[in-house]
Amino acid sequence: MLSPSAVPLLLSYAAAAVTGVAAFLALRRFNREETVASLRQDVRDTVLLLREPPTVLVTGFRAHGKSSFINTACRALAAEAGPMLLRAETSPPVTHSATIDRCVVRAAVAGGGSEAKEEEEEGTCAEVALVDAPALPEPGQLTRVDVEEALSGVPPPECVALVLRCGGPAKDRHAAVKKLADVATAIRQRGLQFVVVLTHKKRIKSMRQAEELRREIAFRARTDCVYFIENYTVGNMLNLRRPWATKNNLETHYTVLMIVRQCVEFAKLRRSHSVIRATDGGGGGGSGSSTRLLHC
Ligand SMILES: Nc1nc2c(ncn2[C@@H]2O[C@H](COP(=O)(O)OP(=O)(O)O)[C@@H](O)[C@H]2O)c(=O)[nH]1
Ligand SMILES: [Mg+2]
Repeated sequence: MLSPSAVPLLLSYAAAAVTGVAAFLALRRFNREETVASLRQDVRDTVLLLREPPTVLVTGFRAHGKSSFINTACRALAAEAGPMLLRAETSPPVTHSATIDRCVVRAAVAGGGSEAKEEEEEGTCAEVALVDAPALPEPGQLTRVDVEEALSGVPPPECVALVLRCGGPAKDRHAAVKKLADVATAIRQRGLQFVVVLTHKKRIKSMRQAEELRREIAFRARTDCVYFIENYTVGNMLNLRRPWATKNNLETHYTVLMIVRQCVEFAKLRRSHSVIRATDGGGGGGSGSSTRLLHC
């Protein structure tokens, strides 16, 4: 039986435990926020070195989340909070209408600290050009010519983000995944590198299912650069207490910044190769540029 005098002691133990857990969670969140900030800074540093903004073509089938991915990238790159700003027009979930015109969204990459302010004053702003392209025809009708047409638009892409929905009817998903090998081959033959972005991550029910899908996609597209993401969408904005406010999600921020960083590195690699070709006719020699091939 617990003596009455032990109750205050127990209560103070409980309070200490709660405070400890809260401190631990705060520290973990702080560390994750730091990681996101340093990833963004990494993207910014590389983009500033490149001078001209790298161009990433965002392509894929209709209503798979291309425009939403661009909006998500813009939010994370600009380190925005509060209401979600939509740079690319997304289709309502019911109609699934498609983007008709190719549009280029220039995503600003925010910096931290005083040097970012100085750079802004000097007019050197870091940007990534994200091209929201009209959708590829449905998988059953997609031909090689369609993919080549998508890749040959203006501005010419330096890297491709191939967006694929992982939720939705299994039949549609299988058809899209089956076409991946053809799309990947066409992209490679253009001398471009690509990443595969799997949207609607929350629809994946288990780790096992995610791993199976990742493996199948990696096998078909012959790449390890496969990412799962839950995009920020208009649906996320329906917060009853604060309408139109979107809460940032560290996992979404982290993933989208990892994807953009990979794309920027691919663009850097492509530019350094064209410098080598231009200076010595492709006969070898180094450009002195240190491009990192990131582990996807
Ligand atoms: N739940 C969820 N919905 C998404 C995601 N990405 C896109 N959507 C929704 O899917 C629909 C089509 O997206 P959209 O970006 O317009 O597709 P696009 O045609 O490929 O540009 C929209 O209603 C989006 O709100 C995601 O990751 N998760
Ligand atoms: Mg769109």
